[in-house]
Amino acid sequence: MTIAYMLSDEIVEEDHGSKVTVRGWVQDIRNLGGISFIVLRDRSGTLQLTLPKKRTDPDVFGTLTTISRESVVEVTGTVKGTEQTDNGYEILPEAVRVLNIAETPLPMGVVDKVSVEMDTRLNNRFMDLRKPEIRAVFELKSLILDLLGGHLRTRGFLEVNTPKMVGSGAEGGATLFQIEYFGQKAYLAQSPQLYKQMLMSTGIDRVFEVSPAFRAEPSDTVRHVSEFISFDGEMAFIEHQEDVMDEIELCTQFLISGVMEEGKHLLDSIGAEVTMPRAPYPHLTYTECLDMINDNGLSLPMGADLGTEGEKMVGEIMKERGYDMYWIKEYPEAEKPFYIMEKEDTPFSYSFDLDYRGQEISSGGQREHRPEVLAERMRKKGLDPVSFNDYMAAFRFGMPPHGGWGLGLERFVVKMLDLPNIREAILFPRDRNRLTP
Ligand code: AMO
Repeated sequence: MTIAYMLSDEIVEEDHGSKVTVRGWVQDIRNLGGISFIVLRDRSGTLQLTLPKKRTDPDVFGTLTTISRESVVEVTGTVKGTEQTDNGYEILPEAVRVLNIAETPLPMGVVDKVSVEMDTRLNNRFMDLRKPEIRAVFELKSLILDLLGGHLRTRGFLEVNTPKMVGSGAEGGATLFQIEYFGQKAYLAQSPQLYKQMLMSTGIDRVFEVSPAFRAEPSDTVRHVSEFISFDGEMAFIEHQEDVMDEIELCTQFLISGVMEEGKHLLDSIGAEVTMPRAPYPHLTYTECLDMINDNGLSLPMGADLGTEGEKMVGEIMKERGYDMYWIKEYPEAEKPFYIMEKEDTPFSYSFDLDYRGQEISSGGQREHRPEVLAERMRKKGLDPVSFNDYMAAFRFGMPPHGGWGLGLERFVVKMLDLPNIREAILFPRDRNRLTP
């Protein structure tokens, strides 16, 4: 027989006076002599167990008032309406089943207000995630994934899954993780780039994928990790890269408004205020940004990476103009991977980044779909088209013009919520210094 149990937020006024079973973690115990109060926490919140010593079964009283904090129990008792608690009721326990005892001392507190170092939190992530405001970020991430899939399907995109163990990299050799594959050299996928492009020649002309991407990032920063969730899209028959940018703009607007409507309770729990980025997002060019940055005291040469500091400067200027999100397009072709299309007779390319409050969250562009130009571009980048034979084949027998994007899901989440570190949006982060837990 399964025991029907209720969550703390499911118990309503009609339940007052009836018997219920609840389950959860013993968050706090206050023994006041003649009466004890216990805060029990479950997925949906907390409730109060009230134990008047004289009127509670001695075994139940003894067990519950001496149990270690964070132990897991199942309690059956009568619901009583009261003005003394936030949720308007308390439970008078009649039976208790101890499901598991927590050891003492705890590796870190769940409700204490003292701030704990990020490393301690990540080392004890299972404890950290018992805090509702920490867990809410992941509930929000899940909501975003739900909204995202629904939205893109209505836009004609098919969700796909491409391999994560691959024979060649797409985003440069420096960040490849090498693995051994039955005696052969292989790599963890840095992005679904080559596969999503190959799909453009199949007739599935719009695809999206949400999957882990692996980068051997040497940099130890608040926005780089070695495993992140990449939200990728690719679409065929585009006229120019702005077609792709329009699609991302629509999608990010949809996601943020969805979060504001459906995730309100989660935002409240996190203490985050989310606002709609003003649309349409302005289009800046790389060259314009370079000028903005250099007018602000840096001296970056043409062709240089805008850099973290430069991106921040542009973010501040755009903020003053009333924009949280904006495009930076037409990067120097030399800075961009082989698959990006060059802008004829210029040193630039049909590429873009989407920046959110001074940080890149997405990049993409129009792809080079003409096989001979593509091969030439590979050679220019020091790559041998022969080692990309399978990819190249998809271009030789009918490849439409196409373009797409990759968006770092965690960067999007932390920027939206104004969190200080990308690790806040990853359950078990992987970085240069962290492979466990
Ligand atoms: P790119 O390499 O710019 O482009 O990556 C796309 C987006 O992924 C996120 N990102 C990261 N997030 C956390 N940690 C990292 N180490 C990290 N590296 C990248 C960023 C970035 O904007 N194939 C192309 C996309 C395309 O053209 O379709 C690509 O991977 O938010």
